[in-house]
Amino acid sequence: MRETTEVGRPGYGAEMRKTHATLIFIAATGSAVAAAAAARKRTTTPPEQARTQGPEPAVASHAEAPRRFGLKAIQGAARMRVVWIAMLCVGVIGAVPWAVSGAVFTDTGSIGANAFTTGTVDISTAPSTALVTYSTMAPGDTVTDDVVVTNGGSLALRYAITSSATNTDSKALKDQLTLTIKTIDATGPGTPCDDFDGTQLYSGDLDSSAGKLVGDSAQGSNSGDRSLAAAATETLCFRVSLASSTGNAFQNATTTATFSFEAEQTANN
Ligand SMILES: [Ca+2]
Ligand SMILES: [Ca+2]
Repeated sequence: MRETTEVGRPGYGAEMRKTHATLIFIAATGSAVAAAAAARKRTTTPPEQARTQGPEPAVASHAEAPRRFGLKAIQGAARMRVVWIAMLCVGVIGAVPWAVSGAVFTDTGSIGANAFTTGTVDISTAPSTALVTYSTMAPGDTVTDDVVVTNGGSLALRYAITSSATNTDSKALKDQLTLTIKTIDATGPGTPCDDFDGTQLYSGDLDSSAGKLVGDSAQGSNSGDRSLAAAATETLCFRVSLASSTGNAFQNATTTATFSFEAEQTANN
C-alpha cells in the first residue's frame, strides 16, 4: 500500500500539472477570477469528502480525483467564459442604441446664380476717316476740324494718339506740314474748333518723330494720356497748316496720315 501510494502520488501530481496548465490557459483567455476559483477548488478538499476518502486513497481514486477536479475547474472556467462573453455582448448591445441615436437632422443652404461678366474697352471716333483733308493746299493754308472720341465700353479707359504719315511721292510734304491738337474750344464749345482756343495737346510734325502725338500707348498711365469714363465722349480739334515758307519743290505733292486712338483699361492699370 505505501509503495502504491508513493507510486500513485507522482501520477497524481502529473495530472494536476496538466490541469493547472489548462486552468492557466483558461485564465489567460478569459478570466483570472475563474482560474483562481478553479485553483481553490483543486487544492481544497471538502471535510466530508476527506472523511469518506480515508487516509490512504487507492491509486485508482487518486487518478480519478484530479480528473474530476480538473473537469469541474474547466467547467467552471467555461461558465465564467460564458459570463464574460455575455457581458461583452451586453456591452456591445448597449452601445448600439447610442450609435443609432448619433443621427442628427441636417440641412444645407446654398446661394446660386453667382455670375461674373467681364467689362469691355471700346473706343471709337467720329468721323472714323478723313478727319482733316485739303486737296489744293497752298503755302500758309490751314485746315481745322473736330473729332468726337467715344468710350463705348463698360470700363473706364485712357487713350493715346499716334500718327503714321507717308509721302506718295519723293517730295516729303509731310515734313512741311504742322499738326496741332487741342481740346474743345473754350469759347463757344457748341461750335467746336472754330475758335481753336482749347488746351493744346500737341504741335509738331504730322507724324511726330516717333509717331506719338498725345500720351503714350504703352501700357499704364503715361504723361499726356487722355481719360474717358464709360460711355463718355470728348471732342478734340485737329489743325494742319502748310508753312508759308514752303518752296516750289513741294508743288503737287501728296501725303497721307493715319491717326490712331489706342485705348486701355484704367482699372488696375
Ligand atoms: Ca467755338
Ligand atoms: Ca498709356
